[in-house]
Amino acid sequence: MGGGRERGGGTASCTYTASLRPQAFHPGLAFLESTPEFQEKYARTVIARIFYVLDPTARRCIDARQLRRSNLLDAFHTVDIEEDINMVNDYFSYEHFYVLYCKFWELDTDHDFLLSRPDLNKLTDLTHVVLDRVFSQAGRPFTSGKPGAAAAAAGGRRRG
Ligand SMILES: [Ca+2]
Repeated sequence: MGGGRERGGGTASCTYTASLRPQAFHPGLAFLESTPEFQEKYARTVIARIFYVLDPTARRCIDARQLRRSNLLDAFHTVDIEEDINMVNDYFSYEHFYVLYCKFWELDTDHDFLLSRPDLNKLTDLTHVVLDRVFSQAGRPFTSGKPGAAAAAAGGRRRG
């Protein structure tokens, strides 16, 4: 994760890579070996959770300053010493991923791995004002590439 050439405390270009074989990363995820469909979904959700916290302006990169100010390195340390991945609440909990995935699946009734406004209308706690703000992309730009549809990392890759 991270990369690029730093210039004046910022990052000139950003790229990231991550292992999409999370079961190779932690023994608490060994069970994923038999469920390959969830390996990438879990990995993408962890990446999305990290970027949600460390990249609040949605630049799609994390620079050294953001990394130093965050708890990510502490979370890496914790996940290295903790045998139960679900005890690592910051970013890595499989239980947290599973709750996100189940909620995403429930909302994405057409299972196109995109959340549209009709999908989110089912959340009765969200007012039209909130949905207008979400779909104006005022908080964060959508990354789905499809107008009016937000993708969620838990849903995996959008089908072409
Ligand atoms: Ca959908």
